[in-house]
Amino acid sequence: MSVFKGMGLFSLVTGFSALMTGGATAAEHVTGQPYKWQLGFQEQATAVGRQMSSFHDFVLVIITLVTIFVVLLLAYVIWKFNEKANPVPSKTSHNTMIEVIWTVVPILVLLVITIPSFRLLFAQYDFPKADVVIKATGNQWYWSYEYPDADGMSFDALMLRDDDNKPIKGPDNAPRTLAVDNYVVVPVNKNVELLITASDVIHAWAIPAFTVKVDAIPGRVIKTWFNADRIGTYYGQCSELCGKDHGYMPIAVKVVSQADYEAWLVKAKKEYASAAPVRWKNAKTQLAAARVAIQK
Ligand SMILES: [Cu+2]
Repeated sequence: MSVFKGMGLFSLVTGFSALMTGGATAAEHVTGQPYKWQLGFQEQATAVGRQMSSFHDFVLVIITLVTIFVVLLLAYVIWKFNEKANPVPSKTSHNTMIEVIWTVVPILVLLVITIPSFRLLFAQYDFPKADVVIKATGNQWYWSYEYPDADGMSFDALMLRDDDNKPIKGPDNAPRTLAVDNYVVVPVNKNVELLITASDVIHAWAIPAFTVKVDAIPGRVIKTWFNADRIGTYYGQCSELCGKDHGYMPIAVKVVSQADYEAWLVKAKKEYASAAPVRWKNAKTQLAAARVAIQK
């Protein structure tokens, strides 16, 4: 134990947290994706996300206090009123005071939880005026994106596989099974409205750092929004069991400055305009080949 000799409580705590995070210091934590020995939520990049995070912490404190109280109460009852300690039990069947307390106190606890809970709900569902609109379509097993305001520009985002992805730890330090070939790009501090749907089965579009998780349902369009206030790359995954490659259709969003966003739009419009017909041609060729195979 001589290692701990002379160490203050503070260095013990920081030493422990360094141990928990695999030796990394706080500054080295990657944002927008999980990291080793992570505890709690990912660092939130939206105001709504931070509100959700603090609401979670607040409820966690209440749950902990309630649980400790109930456990202590149970222990007390076991110790004080077991057959040995209390051979002649009381015949009391009512106690108005206690009944009022155990009705009123839980109501008060629920009221205290309700207020921030409704505040959070209103923050999430109060849709601000959209600056950017993106349509996300879940497919088995990749995502398609469309920017209706950018001449309907659209592209697919497929997970990078080990064989076709040499820099799997790319410029954004994207971990395996989260990196994609085409990122969704959005400007920082702007309201991004998402229209989410699916083409085949139910998927779900989720980015933990934005507190966004919405089911993508065929034949329906569900709206959500986020306003990311930190530049960076954020990752999520399809969050509805959707088939064999459910775990291999990640979601990747790059939050960039307005100028970078505009530059990307110009470039992307050209790039994806030429790529789309090729994909469509490939799909048609595959369909024709399948028909031939069936006829044989
Ligand atoms: Cu899916």
